[in-house]
Amino acid sequence: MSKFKFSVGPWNVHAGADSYGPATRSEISLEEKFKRFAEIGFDAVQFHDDDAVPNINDLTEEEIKAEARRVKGLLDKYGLKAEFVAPRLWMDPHTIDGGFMSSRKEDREFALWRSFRSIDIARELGCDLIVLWLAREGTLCAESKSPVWATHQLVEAINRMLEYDKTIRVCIEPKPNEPIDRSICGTMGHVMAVSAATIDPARVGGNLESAHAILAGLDPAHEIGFAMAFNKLFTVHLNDQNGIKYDQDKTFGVENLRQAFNQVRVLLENGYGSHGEYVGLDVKAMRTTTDADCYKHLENSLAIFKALEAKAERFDYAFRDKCVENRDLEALEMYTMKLLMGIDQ
Ligand code: 3MF
Ligand code: MG
Repeated sequence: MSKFKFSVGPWNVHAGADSYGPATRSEISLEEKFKRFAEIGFDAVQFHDDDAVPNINDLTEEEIKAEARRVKGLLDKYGLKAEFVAPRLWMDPHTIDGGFMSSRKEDREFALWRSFRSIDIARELGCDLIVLWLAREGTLCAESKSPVWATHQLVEAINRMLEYDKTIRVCIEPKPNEPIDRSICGTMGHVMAVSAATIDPARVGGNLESAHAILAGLDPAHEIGFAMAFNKLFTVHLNDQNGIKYDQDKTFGVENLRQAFNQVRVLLENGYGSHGEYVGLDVKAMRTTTDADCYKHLENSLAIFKALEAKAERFDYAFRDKCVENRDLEALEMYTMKLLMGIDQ
């Protein structure tokens, strides 16, 4: 029995299109996804603003709230909660040069409008968390944008959200690059600094995605631990990634099992979830996956997480302490490898 609650976003079941080719699977309705998420064992759903309210730009504030209420009804029908809402600030013609730090004032205002609507949607869905994946916040041309100005823009935008709703929490999902070249807030360290600069640091934290940490050349478990040391790990996006290349969003644990184990162990060891946090997945099916198997990467990620949780529960801390005391880290490393390989010891 897992100690954790799990969440997933509707974009994690998608039709398979990538930058180089069209869809390979059929589209699935939001309700059908909710039904399957509940059956697979998820407790909550993560949303982009327009996952919950399609064509959001064309609707009035009241129409947006009404549509969000309809989606809340669907969540209730399947016994699911909403975990967070993230403004999708990277798909729109207004945000081709970024959102909060776009070079154009009207585009920056659009980004804030979408953020305020995301807060309204979150309230209707019954959650208090806004995730900011800062996709195009940075630059493709180093000389085009001042990183000092851009950083101040981000702090100011978050302050406006904190003022708009006095209890909403804002959670930055750092990523060092892709789709931009140089991001403004690439790691958990950046998130902590931005948080400290806002008007209410206690309400600003981070969402650590395994693949994003690996893209920054960092260890996801250490990024998790760093954020937890400041009580600022508001959620996680677990997945896997084979080295520093395009963002892969692979099934959790399939590339580096020891690294995955240590993510689970750090979460377990430090009581992650005790303030209602979810273990979120952000994983993609392979392009070759068929319609019939389009939820398999989610089932597999959960199964791998839970198997690693069982190993983390068995981790022998007394043996670890003895090894550390004796400076026998070779023994500790081999103990961990045997635990993962299922070799009796
Ligand atoms: C990109 C991501 C995003 C975010 C999502 C929610 C599409 O690398 O990880 O997934 O997680 O937008 O913030
Ligand atoms: Mg993510």
